[in-house]
Amino acid sequence: MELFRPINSYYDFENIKMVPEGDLITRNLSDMDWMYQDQEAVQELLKEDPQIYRYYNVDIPEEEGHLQHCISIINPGKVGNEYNMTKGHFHEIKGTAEIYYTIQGEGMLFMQSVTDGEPEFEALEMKKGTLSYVPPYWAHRTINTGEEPLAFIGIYPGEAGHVYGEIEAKGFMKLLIEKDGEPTIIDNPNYK
Ligand code: PAN
Ligand code: ZN
Repeated sequence: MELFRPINSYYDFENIKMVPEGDLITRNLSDMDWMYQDQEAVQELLKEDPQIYRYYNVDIPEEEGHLQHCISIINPGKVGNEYNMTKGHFHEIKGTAEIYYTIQGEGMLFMQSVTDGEPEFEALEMKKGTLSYVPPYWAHRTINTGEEPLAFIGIYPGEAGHVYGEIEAKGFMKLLIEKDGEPTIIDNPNYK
């Protein structure tokens, strides 16, 4: 058999990036403009099309036995009163979990169950040092509620895979908005 060699990756706190970069994926507002509620704010911001988040994937075989891992960075900011967030997904193999470890910034981890029953919702706070567990059968999205980048490490089974289409079409059942200066969870009026 061919041996996969051990490797290190580093988080560069000063330049807010992973070194080496690995497979870097960037998401600008135009990649997810329909996911935000305030479409007037979206149109205004699209003139500049800001980067919302990026994630650096260590190049690991997508196979059982391996552990995929990556560092995600969500830039601070809002679209209207809704905080910058990831698209969100669930794993193609729904019964695979994930660990998030927050290394910088603050935010929230939204989760929504993806079993055959009625979807359930959970939210966890994220701040430097938080170790969050996303159990099997929970879609997940992260949101930056702070003034600085929110950076976290994600670790999940090699074979997990990602499904985006459903959340792209339906959204999450809750939104996180700033209300009276505070992050506030509200029902998503457009949830299908
Ligand atoms: C994370 C996410 C990353 C970007 O590594 O992939 O934060 O979010 P989206 O994938 O929703 O765009 C993870 O949960 N991987 O499984
Ligand atoms: Zn995931």
